[in-house]
Amino acid sequence: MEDRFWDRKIELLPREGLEALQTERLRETVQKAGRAPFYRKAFSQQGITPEQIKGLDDLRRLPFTTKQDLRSGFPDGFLAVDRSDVVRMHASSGTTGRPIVVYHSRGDIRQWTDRVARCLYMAGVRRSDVFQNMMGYGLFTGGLGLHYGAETLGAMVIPMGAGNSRRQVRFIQQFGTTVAHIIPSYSLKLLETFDAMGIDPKKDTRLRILVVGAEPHSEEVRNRIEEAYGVFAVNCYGLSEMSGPGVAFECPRKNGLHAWEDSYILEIVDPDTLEPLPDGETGEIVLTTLRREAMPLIRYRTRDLAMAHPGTCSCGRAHRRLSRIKGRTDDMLIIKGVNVYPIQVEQVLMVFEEVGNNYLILLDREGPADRMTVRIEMSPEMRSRGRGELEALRKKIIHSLRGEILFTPKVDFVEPGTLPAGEGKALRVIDNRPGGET
Ligand code: DLL
Repeated sequence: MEDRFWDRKIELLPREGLEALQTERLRETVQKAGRAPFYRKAFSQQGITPEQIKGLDDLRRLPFTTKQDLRSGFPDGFLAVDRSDVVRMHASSGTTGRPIVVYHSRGDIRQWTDRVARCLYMAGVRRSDVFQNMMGYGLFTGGLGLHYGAETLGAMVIPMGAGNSRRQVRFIQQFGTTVAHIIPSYSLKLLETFDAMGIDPKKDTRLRILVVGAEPHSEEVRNRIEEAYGVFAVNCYGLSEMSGPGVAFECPRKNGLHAWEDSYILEIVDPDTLEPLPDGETGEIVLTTLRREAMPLIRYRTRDLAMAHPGTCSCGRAHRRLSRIKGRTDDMLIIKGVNVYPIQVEQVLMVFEEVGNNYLILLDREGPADRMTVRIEMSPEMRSRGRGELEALRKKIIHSLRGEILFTPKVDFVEPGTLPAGEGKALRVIDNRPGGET
């Protein structure tokens, strides 16, 4: 059987080996981080020295780092090397106020690239593949991150970037693209272009793997993608602060995303008490970089919610597995006093075959009460149905939604293609309540 490992030594390290490596690298990281103004101050205030790190339990002595800390450290508060050693920066969109800036040394780029190659290889990508990268290049890490990883692996990379749907489809056909990197909501939107061009992505292309990530998406959405394209849709997790895509990635067993523990320490904590949670319990993902030179980050609170699956994976990798991301702590909506994550709505909707691929949650106030309306794009098949049938379907959807979110939302069916959709991360919620945010 063909070797499935890009880096056999690291990927097959047993738990004890991994933890010994983590301890050694954590000590180095604390040392390196201490050169950055933010940590120098924090460590000296709290009397922390690298020598105190004797085992992984000592991680708990170290302070958390938040997004707010990164913002307040703008631009160089977290820089741990000389500026002349920095070869690239990425930044968050920074729609409100200061962006979050992440600096990379040459070594950082090499490490990140190698990790992405490892992810892709694990998913089954090989040098004979044609890799069409449909994610934005530039400050967003999705484009360049996967580009270098796929190139290092030896695949032929088509650096398309995001958007220009007709051209994407033409290239998929003309160059025999076998692997594409794409935002999941955009992959569903792109089906409309395939349809308009009379091309069946399943029968008329050579696509076999879609790498999807950068936004929360449910298992039901993955099923739709796999069914429509006839591919393995592999989930890729990452965030700019941790370099970008490739922090955790699924193996073909599809039972969680292996978080690369030679490069990060993964903790799941209770977002309120900040106490670590055991495997199997959902909480906030907290990550410590173990290989980063220019900008090491310690116990970074990602705000992403997930759990680590208990037990080991049959693929042989001891690197712990993250569940699908449930959403971010700041995605949680409080509606009529109930906590709701948009992904819960998606999970319900996507089970109904008749429902189209796009939806939007609208929140407003009706007198003193919150009101939630779920707008759902109809599938072409649904449009041909009579009024009575549509009413019956609406009732069924409302009933299922109530079962999941515990109150009764309004459900509107709208024409295909009328909800906002683009090539970037999907907009799922518009909150028009006083004080609400979109
Ligand atoms: O989205 C990096 C990336 C690019 C990941 C391409 C995967 C593929 P940011 O723009 O900094 O970086 O956004 C990071 O996106 O904290 C999560 O909330 C969300 N996210 C990323 N991947 C997933 C995923 C990139 N697979 C933020 N599932 C993260 C759910 C994801 N949410």
